[in-house]
Amino acid sequence: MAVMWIQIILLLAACLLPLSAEAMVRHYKFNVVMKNSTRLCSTKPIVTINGKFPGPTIYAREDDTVLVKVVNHVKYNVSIHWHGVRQLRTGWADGPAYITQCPIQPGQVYVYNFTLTGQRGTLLWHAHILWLRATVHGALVIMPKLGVPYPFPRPHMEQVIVLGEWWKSDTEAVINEALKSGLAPNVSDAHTINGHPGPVKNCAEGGFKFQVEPGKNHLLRIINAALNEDLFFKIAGHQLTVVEIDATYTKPFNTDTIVIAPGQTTNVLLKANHASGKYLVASSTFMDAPIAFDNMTATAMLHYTNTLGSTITTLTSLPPQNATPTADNFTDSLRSLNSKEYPARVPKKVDHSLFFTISLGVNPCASCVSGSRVVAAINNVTFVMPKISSLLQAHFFKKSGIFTDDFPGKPPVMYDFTGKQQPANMRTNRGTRVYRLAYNSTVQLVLQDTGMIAPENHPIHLHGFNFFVVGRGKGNYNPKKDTRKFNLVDPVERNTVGVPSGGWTAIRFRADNPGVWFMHCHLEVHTTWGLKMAFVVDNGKGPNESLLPPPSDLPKC
Ligand SMILES: *[C@@H]1O[C@H](CO)[C@@H](O)[C@H](O)[C@H]1NC(C)=O
Ligand SMILES: *[C@@H]1O[C@H](CO)[C@@H](O)[C@H](O)[C@H]1NC(C)=O
Ligand SMILES: *[C@@H]1O[C@H](CO)[C@@H](O)[C@H](O)[C@H]1NC(C)=O
Ligand SMILES: *[C@@H]1O[C@H](CO)[C@@H](O)[C@H](O)[C@H]1NC(C)=O
Ligand SMILES: *[C@@H]1O[C@H](CO)[C@@H](O)[C@H](O)[C@H]1NC(C)=O
Ligand SMILES: *[C@@H]1O[C@H](CO)[C@@H](O)[C@H](O)[C@H]1NC(C)=O
Ligand SMILES: *[C@@H]1O[C@H](CO)[C@@H](O)[C@H](O)[C@H]1NC(C)=O
Ligand SMILES: *[C@@H]1O[C@H](CO)[C@@H](O)[C@H](O)[C@H]1NC(C)=O
Ligand SMILES: *[C@@H]1O[C@H](CO)[C@@H](O)[C@H](O)[C@H]1NC(C)=O
Ligand SMILES: [Cu+2]
Repeated sequence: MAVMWIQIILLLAACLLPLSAEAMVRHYKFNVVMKNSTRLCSTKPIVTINGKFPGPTIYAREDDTVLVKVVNHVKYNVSIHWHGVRQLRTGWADGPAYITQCPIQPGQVYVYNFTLTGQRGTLLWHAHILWLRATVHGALVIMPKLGVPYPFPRPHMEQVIVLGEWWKSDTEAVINEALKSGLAPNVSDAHTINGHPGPVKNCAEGGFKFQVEPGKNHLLRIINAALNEDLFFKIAGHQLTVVEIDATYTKPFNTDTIVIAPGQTTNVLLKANHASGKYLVASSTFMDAPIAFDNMTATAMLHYTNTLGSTITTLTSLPPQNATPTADNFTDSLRSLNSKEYPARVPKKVDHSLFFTISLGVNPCASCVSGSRVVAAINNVTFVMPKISSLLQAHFFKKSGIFTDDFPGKPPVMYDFTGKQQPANMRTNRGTRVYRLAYNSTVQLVLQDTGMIAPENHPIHLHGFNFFVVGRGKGNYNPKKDTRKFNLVDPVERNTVGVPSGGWTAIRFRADNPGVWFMHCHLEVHTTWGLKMAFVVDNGKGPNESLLPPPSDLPKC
């Protein structure tokens, strides 16, 4: 009899289990406050969330709704972007200032309200206005639904690793000085790992440390939150197994070095296969163009639990900053997991075939030091931000005069983009132009770097979607030859992709999210210079395919 009762109770428990696994509402409060911070032997006030650098980690599960109440206590206008969150029908919570919302002004409050649908893994959040994201950023960890395992060995422990960049000066002063002169802004003075550059000579500066247990697997959630630099990341004496990028699972592969662009995330398994010891963790710049960069290496320490203080640290050497083969090797190893549970739904038919050139340029500027200013453009359009409304409000309320939907699908002139040939002049057009897409239409977008001024690796980020990286190559894209080599089976799926120096990248996505979606270079300096545009995706049929109305607390301009 007792056995039967136990069986009944177990049965009941099994029925009730799905209920307890139901999605939750997660509440977070973000107070935007100034904080004095000591790095590199100097104290400066920085803008932070809740006084933390990096900011707090948001933890949630797939299907959860996240409510983040942002209260602005600083003198700057603020907005926060949930980088990589699809924001299905909730574009109002996406965050880029003047694209999906007006900024949260000093003293104001806004509640970001979004649901994590069909995504699990590591993403990041960051300020999306001015250069505030230099210090206003943090991790966003989406755990799988309760009871759903990872498609890789369960880690013993998880560790978030946020890579950043540090300026001794105030970052707003750095970009304002550059905008005034028309020249490039100063590069950063150090890189950071979880907020720390590592030991600095003559400074009371320690580095970030974390522990591992011998013989166990550890999941590292690595985020590049730097403003302007692609980074190499390496741990002495250890192989890393890549299992996920940008919150999508990959086919696992081993590597000793990862390459990560601003806005990208990479989850790796670290097998602690030594008995004890201290091992150096390092991050430094990947830059394969003749452009000024920060040459400081950030270091942290991986520490085996049973290690005595005197054990010697193992050093590591990082690839040189121009190690393109190392970077290419890493990028070419990435594949979608493409399993039954996590299929790669690559669009096979293309409705919009777009070709975008990415270039720097020079426009006249009477007040600038050399009479001209450096700008950046896509298809020769330097994007101008609206001032009196966000694009999304203009779109939703059908307000004219804010943008035009004539963004060109191809460049005005075709030439040898690799830099062997320079166009007649370096000027660009300015405009607030968007590209319009019908709901559920499919897009193939080839992003071509140009040698205008200098070729450079540009990490391009698309809001509102994941895309598939179907191809990538050096030189000029050749539609006949290159299309045949596209991977339409298991291409990697992500939200930020590097367009290689003097080369191209091809992506595909389905426009199944109504709203206005920003696309821009994630090197903040290039975004500032105008390397940005937006897609408008119209509503489809019925409420499930339509943008929700704006929340009542949406900030006003
Ligand atoms: C930062 O330090 C300065 C100088 O010590 C002080 O005047 C200021 O109030 C501090 N600011 C904050 C936000 O703590
Ligand atoms: C969040 O948005 C949903 C609609 O997506 C709405 O039902 C809910 O009331 C909102 N919650 C808050 C606290 O605003
Ligand atoms: C930028 O660097 C130059 C040269 O080192 C220096 O004179 C200037 O003060 C720096 N600007 C800022 C805002 O730190
Ligand atoms: C880093 O760059 C600075 C400025 O260009 C230079 O003075 C310094 O020697 C470089 N350091 C290293 C380690 O290359
Ligand atoms: C390329 O990556 C593979 C693993 O993906 C590694 O085995 C190989 O050593 C790497 N080669 C170079 C040249 O970095
Ligand atoms: C870009 O536009 C400017 C201004 O209209 C023009 O002078 C220039 O030739 C164009 N450049 C290219 C490469 O299309
Ligand atoms: C979108 O298009 C695909 C392929 O044409 C189709 O299978 C799917 O049902 C469409 N989805 C919606 C929501 O219309
Ligand atoms: C809208 O989506 C919800 C949830 O996925 C579903 O239950 C409902 O049937 C859909 N409604 C329409 C009109 O398709
Ligand atoms: C903040 O944003 C509002 C609305 O767009 C704008 O009017 C104001 O000038 C901005 N403030 C600053 C300091 O830029
Ligand atoms: Cu760029």
